[in-house]
Amino acid sequence: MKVEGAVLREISLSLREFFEISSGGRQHRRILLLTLYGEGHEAWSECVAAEDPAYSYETTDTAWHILTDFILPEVVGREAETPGDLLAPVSWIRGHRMARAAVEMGGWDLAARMDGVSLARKLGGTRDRVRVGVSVGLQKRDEALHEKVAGYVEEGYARVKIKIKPGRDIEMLAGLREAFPDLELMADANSAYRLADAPRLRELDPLGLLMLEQPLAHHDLVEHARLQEQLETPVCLDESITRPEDAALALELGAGRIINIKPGRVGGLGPSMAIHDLMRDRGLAVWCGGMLESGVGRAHNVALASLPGFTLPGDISASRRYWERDVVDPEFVVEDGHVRVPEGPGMGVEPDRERIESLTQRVASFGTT
Ligand code: OSB
Ligand code: MG
Repeated sequence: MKVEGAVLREISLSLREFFEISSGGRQHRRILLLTLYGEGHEAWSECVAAEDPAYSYETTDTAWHILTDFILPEVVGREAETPGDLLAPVSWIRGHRMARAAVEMGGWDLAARMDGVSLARKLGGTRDRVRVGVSVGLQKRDEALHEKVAGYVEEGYARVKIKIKPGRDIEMLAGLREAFPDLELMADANSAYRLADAPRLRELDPLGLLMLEQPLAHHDLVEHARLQEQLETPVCLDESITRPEDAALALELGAGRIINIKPGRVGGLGPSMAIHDLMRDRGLAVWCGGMLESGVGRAHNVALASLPGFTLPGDISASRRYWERDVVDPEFVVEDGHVRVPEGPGMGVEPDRERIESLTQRVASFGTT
C-alpha cells in the first residue's frame, strides 16, 4: 500500500458530562483525527492522547509534534507491505505509541478499504455485535453515583466500571453492591494505590467485582504480582501494558489475570492483536478499553473487540454517553448491552466532514490529498 497524502486535524469536542478519574478530571477534549489518502481511498483514524500527561506521558500536543515533525513526513509517499510496515522508516522513534498508533490504525482502515471489506473482517473479527460496558467517573456523592449507575443499567449496559481512589473506594463500592446485587461490576484505580494498601484492597474481595483495574503505578509489575497473590479479585492491567512484551512479562510474573487492550496505548491494531493472541493461547480474557474517543476511534475499537478473545465487555459506550453529537454517521448506539459491528468497508461509519470541519482548531497536510 502507498500513502500518497495525509491530513492531521485537531478537533475540539465537549463531553456531555465532566469525567473524573483518580488523577484528575476533564470536560473538553482536544482530539487528533488523521486522514490518509492512497490507492484511491480515504482512510480515517484517531490519536487517543489526552490533554494532560497523567494517564500517559503523551498528550494531544506531543502527539501533534511527533506526528507532524517526525512521522508523517517520513510515511507519506512511501510504499509499505502492511499497516505496521508504514512505520518502518520511523522505528528509531522511542515511545510515543499513541502518535504511532494513529498512523498504523489509519493504515489498517486503508488496507480494509483496498480489500473492500470491513475493518472487523480485515482484523479477523468473528462477531457481528460486541458486548459493552460503561465507565463511570468519580462522583462526589454516593447518591449521584447510584443515580448514574441506575441510568446505565436502564440503558442495558452489560457491566459497569467505577473509578475509585483512596477515600472513594471500599465503602462506596459496598453501598453500590448492596443497591445492585447482581450487576457485573468492576473498579478502575488508574494507579492510585501502593502495594502497602494491599490489606485495604483485600476488603474488595467480598464484593464480587469482575476485576480491579490498574491499582498500582504503571511501572510496578512486580508489585502488581505481589498484590495479586493477596487478592481473590482478578487484577486487570491497563497503563502497565504498552507492548506485547509487557503482556508476556506480566503473565510470567503473575502481575494480573486480565488485560484491557487499548490500541492507541500499545502502538496500534497489530500489537493489540499480538496481545490478544498471547492471552488467548493461555486461556486468559482481554477486553477493549476506551479513551473517551470520538466515533472514529470508537469504530476502530468496535472492530478490534469483534475478535474472538475479547470475551469481556469493553469500555465501548454509545456516542450519547460522551457527546451531544458524534462526528460519525451513524452514531454508535447500545441495544441490549451490545454495539453492532459496522459492516461497510473500512471502519464502516462515515465521518461527518462538515461537522469535523466546524470543530477543527488546526490542520497539517502532507503529500497529495
Ligand atoms: O483508565 O480506562 C481508563 C478514560 C480516559 C483515560 C483512561 C481511562 C478512561 C476510561 C473511559 O475509563 C473509557 C471510555 O472511553 O469510555
Ligand atoms: Mg483504565
